[in-house]
Amino acid sequence: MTPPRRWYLTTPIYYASGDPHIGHAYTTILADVLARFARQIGTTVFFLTGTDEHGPKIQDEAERRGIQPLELCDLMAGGFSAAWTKLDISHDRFIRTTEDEHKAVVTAFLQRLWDRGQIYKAAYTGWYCVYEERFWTEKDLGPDNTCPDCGRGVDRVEETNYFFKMSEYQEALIEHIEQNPDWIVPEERKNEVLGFLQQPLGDLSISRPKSRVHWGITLPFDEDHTAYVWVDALANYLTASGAIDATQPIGEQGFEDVSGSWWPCDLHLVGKDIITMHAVYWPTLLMGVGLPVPKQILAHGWWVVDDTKMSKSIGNVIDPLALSDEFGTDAVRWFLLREMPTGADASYSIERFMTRYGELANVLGNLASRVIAMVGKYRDGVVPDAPGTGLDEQIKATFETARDAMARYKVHEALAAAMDLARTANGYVEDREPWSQAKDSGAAAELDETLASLCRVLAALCALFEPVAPSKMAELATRLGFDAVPTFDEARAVTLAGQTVLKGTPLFPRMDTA
Ligand code: ME8
Repeated sequence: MTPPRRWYLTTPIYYASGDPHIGHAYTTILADVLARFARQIGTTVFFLTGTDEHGPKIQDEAERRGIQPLELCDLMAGGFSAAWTKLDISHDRFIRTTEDEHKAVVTAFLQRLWDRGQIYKAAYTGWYCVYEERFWTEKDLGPDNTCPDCGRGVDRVEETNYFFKMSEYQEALIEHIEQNPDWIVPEERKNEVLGFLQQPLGDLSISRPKSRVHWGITLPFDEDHTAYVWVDALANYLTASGAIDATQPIGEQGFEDVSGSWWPCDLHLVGKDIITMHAVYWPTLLMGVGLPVPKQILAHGWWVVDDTKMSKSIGNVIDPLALSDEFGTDAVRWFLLREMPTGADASYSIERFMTRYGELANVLGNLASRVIAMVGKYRDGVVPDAPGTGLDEQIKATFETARDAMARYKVHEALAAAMDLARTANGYVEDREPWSQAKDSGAAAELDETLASLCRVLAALCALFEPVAPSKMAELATRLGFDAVPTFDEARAVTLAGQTVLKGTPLFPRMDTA
């Protein structure tokens, strides 16, 4: 990522049929760290998240609970929204697909496909997995007619659907992927999509008869059908971009000119489970209406728990909010982002969580406490006026490493480099022995230099850790006498001379691992 001045970033919109778990939290926190980092280096960000509220999955869950689908959606959207507040997510917009504006954009989108001759009606026979909200052909199925992805039973469906002529865009899509080698990252996912595209691409069923799925957006050209939930959901990215004004007459809605809006999106961040929908369905649909495709798609890996798939029936679903209650939001954010190499899979266990937490407490937290305590003890809490250049080289190198890692979306590498800087600073304390310098009346200038250097490194760490630990770094900034967390540029050049530092409780209290 080399963010331009304006950057539009999205997460998937999560199904409003269940509560957020660490998988959802991971994607959203990763997006948040990317957004905060981009803002740190001066980019204007538009960060979108939200909930996916139509289709049989929601319809069935509402029926099971004996409530109206919209009641269920209100409840779940409220739950996701509250979770993101608690996890310090700095999104600019939370979209719900039941909003009128979105319904109007989807309607206009479908009408546009229809007007451009991109849709036809045909009989369909196949197998449908409600959990994944997708059709499978007979040959795809697992044993005893199960979904090849999730293993649940599938329903046999015979009905008339409307189809989007997706197959007509197969060549154009392959060409786009080949000409833009970073369009899908990481490479492994790009190869997966190219592999998928080696088979003839079928057309995409984009509707459901209302008799089966009433909870959806009605097709503008046939009121007996609702839109396929994935078409409805993917279009959320367009709705929020402000490109389409569906209140205008056809021809003036913005499909010809997206300037002035956030479209095309700079980055769709998704889990690897939904790469096909984002890298095949969505761009071909956009080609079908004549809009530019998103600029990049990043698919991350999968969280499992103690090396086992997370599932309600096993009862091992990790609740990020409970973790946050126990260890604090910033610790959850740090763990998830430091532990999972972007793009790869990772396994949650309480032992791994405690190991990562230990870094916060014993390395970063410990450094902050001892430096602030020493400035208190030896200099009455006022940062001495000395150059404080003792760790300049290391600070400069860390900012460079972090920027370079973030440009490649290697968030874990940027965070590892930041923690290494804190380790180096702890080593500097041991080497300089400020307690000995304090005892030596001839070493006052050296002690000043030691303390000033350590305060500067804390300012740098404040900036470097802010994207992942915004709340604790705001607290640290206050304790160092800043009005706000310094930006990367400010932190590199800052002097804290004369600032009063404040002691407080540990930023990351040590936990009893038992
Ligand atoms: O698919 N590990 O919603 P969804 C990592 N509504 N990430 C995980 C995860 C795990 N174990 N489990 C879930 C949908 N995720 C659609 C999206 S977008 C137009 C419509 C994350 O609620 C990951 O980002 O099933 C995955 O792609 C997403 O949640 C799926 O969320």
